[in-house]
This record gives sequence, structure tokens and C-alpha cells, in this order.
Amino acid sequence: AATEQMTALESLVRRAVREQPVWDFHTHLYPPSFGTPFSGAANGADPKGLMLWGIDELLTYHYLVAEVFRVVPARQLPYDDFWRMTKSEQADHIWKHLFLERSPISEACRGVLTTLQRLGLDPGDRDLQGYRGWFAQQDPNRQIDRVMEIAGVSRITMTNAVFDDNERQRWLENQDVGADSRFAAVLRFDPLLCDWPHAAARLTEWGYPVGPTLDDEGVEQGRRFLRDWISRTRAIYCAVSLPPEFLYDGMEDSRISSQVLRRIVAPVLEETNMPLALMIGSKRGVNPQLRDGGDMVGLADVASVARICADLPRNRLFCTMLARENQHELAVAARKFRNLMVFGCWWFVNNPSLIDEITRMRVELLGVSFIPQHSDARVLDQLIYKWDHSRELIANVLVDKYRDVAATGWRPTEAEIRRDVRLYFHDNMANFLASP
Ligand code: RAT
Ligand code: ZN
Repeated sequence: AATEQMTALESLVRRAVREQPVWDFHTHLYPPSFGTPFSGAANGADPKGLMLWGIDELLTYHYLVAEVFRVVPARQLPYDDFWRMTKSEQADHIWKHLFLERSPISEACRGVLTTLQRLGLDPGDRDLQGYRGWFAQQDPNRQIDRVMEIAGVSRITMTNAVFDDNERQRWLENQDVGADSRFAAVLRFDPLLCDWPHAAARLTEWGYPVGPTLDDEGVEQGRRFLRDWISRTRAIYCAVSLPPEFLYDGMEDSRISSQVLRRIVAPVLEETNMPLALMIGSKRGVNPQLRDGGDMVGLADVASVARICADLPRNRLFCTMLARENQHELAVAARKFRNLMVFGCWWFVNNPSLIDEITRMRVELLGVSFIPQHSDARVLDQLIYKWDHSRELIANVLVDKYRDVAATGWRPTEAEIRRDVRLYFHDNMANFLASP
């Protein structure tokens, strides 16, 4: 009878995790209003469009670009030759070298297979032309609904990079560009904190005159810039990615990044009642030839995050870190500060073995008070595999944790399990966004 109860508990947990719709905390996905370079059955491809979907985009994901350069000798394919190929030629190249000439067992390769399978295509066919034919018949807008349905995603959070000219122009030209209710905007402004001279020059050019050092007038202009863009995009939070070297030393810290954070970003976010997401640990462009795939991981300073939480108690921070070695300290920091919400297994830690390890540790230290995962999908269809794989791993952890308490005689009810899973996949994000 005891084992029967355990099996019942396990299937309850697995079902709850499978069925709970998720608000995806962080992606790089866009609705069709931002244009799509591959229009499928719809008319009107936009070569610089931001909505990426389909098999060629899946295969040319920057995770796979980095992997293919490892296995093809430099003399056979110099970087420039790869970048001169069309998207389909690049996809053919990756398919040949990473799927056919060696087995696709890396997480990024496996992801393509899971995605095809759950879309109803058979990876066993190994028929790239056939998959292309199928995608070419789909309508991008309807594909969004289909993918969200299969992945169990009820809201997609974008990353709206205001310093990206292509994207900024689209917001300026069409005030309804972000109006698709399936998507929520996030204002992303890395240069404000990472490269002030560049940010200041751009702000000045855009009608917000600020100097290379920060005086009171510059602070006012910086705040006005943020307010304008928060209202234009109707962002639900703001975000920055910071390098491993990022430091914050406290109220007296005169670094320009600390001043911008304290004097411009924090006050505007407080007045708009909005959290800031910090993604820390990515060293940009250690191999620029790989483009998006050329960034490295580095150990970051968790103490700086703790100091920000202490110095800015009226601000709320979401935080994720890229280095495996930072995960434990970050979870401990979250125990100290309720204005810190840990989220996701980001990029190089978004691998089964590490998701398992990190999620277990977080449950043990934080109970249900964190956001276990985000997809970081750049290609629409990736939502399927990212969530499929993560749901399975999160369920494994939860099964063990509920079993441990059940062994004491504490029997979690189905309603309680569903409540907890809803916190992980939806309510923690919603509550943290809303709470003053
Ligand atoms: O995971 C990724 O796709 C990275 O290229 C980055 O986009 C990272 O997630 C980021 O948001 O900076
Ligand atoms: Zn990202």
C-alpha cells in the first residue's frame, strides 16, 4: 500500500507539472508584427524581421553554430564563408555535420529532435527537405498558437533591446507593434550599465542630452529616457545582462555603473513599481567570429547583488547567473533579501544535469519561492523542447521532495501540489511583478 501511495503521488506531481501553463519569464521571441524573415504560408517576408521560427532557424541557433565550428576544420570552412552562406545553406551545413556525420546528442541538437517530434514530424525520417516543406505550409501567426499550446506556455516575455536600431525603429514607427496579447514587453538596456560613453552618445542623439560624466541634468535626462521607453513598450519589467566583472560597492561607490543604477534606474523603477532583472556572468565576444555564439561564462560577484538588495530596499530584483559556481551563493543571498527573486537556469547551465542539480539545491534552500526556469528561446519552436525538457527535470526533483515529506506522514493533497506548481510556473512571477 505504501508503494502504491508513492506511485500515485508521483503521477500526481508529473501530471501537475505537465498541465500547469507557464509564463515564460525570459525569451527573445516576437510576434509577427515585428516582421519575420521566413514567412511560411503567409505573404511578406521581412529579411530583417525579428520573429524567428521554422527548421532553418532551429538549425542555425547560435548554440549549434558554436558546436559546428568545433567539428569542421578551419581550412575547410573559414568563419567568413559560413556567414556568407544563405540561412538554408547554413542549416544544411549544420544538419550534415552535427546530425548526420555524428550523432545529435548534445542538448541543443536533441532540442531540435524533440521539437520536430512534438510538432508531429518524425525525426527518424532524417528528412530535412520534408521538414522544410512542412514549415513552408504553416502560417507564422498560427504557428505561435500551436507552439504555445504544445509547450503549455500561456504568456511569452520578450526582450526588447532599446539600443538595437532595428528593433527601436519598429517601436518608433508603429505604436501598436507590441500589442499582441500573447507577448509581454521587457525593456532591455545593457549599454546603460555596461558602456556609459556609448549609451550617453546614443541618448544625446535621441534627444536626451547627457554627458560622459553624470551630473544632475544628465540624471534627469536619463530618467526621462527610461520613462518614455517604459511607457512606449508597456514593459512589465526592465532587464540588463552584466559581465562577470560587474561590481557594486555600496552607496559611496562612484563607478559610473553604480551611479546610473542608483540615480537613474532605481528611482524610475520605484516610481513605475517595476522590478529590474539582472542577468550576470556573460563575457561578451571572446570569439566575435561566432557572433551570438561567441560569449563566454565567468564567475560573478554575488556580494554585489546582496549589497544592491540592501541599499535599494524599495526596488525589487530578479536575478539569474551564468556560472554554475555562483548558483549556491545566489540562492543563499535570496534567503537574506525578499526583494530578490532568483530565476531560471540560464544558457550554459540550461542543460539537464545542471538543471537537475540547481533546481534541487534551490528547492532545498528556498522551498517554492523562486522561478525555476525560463526558456531563453530565440526561435519560436524552441519553446517546445526547452519546456518539455525542463518540465521533466523539475518534476523529477519535485517527486523526490514530496516523497521525502510524505515519508514523515505529511501527505500533500493534489490541490496543494497544483498550488505549488502554479507558484513555480506562474504566480511567483506574477506576484513579484505586482507587489509593491
Ligand atoms: O541564451 C542566449 O540566447 C544568449 O545569447 C543571450 O541572449 C542571453 O540569454 C541574454 O539574454 O543576453
Ligand atoms: Zn536571453
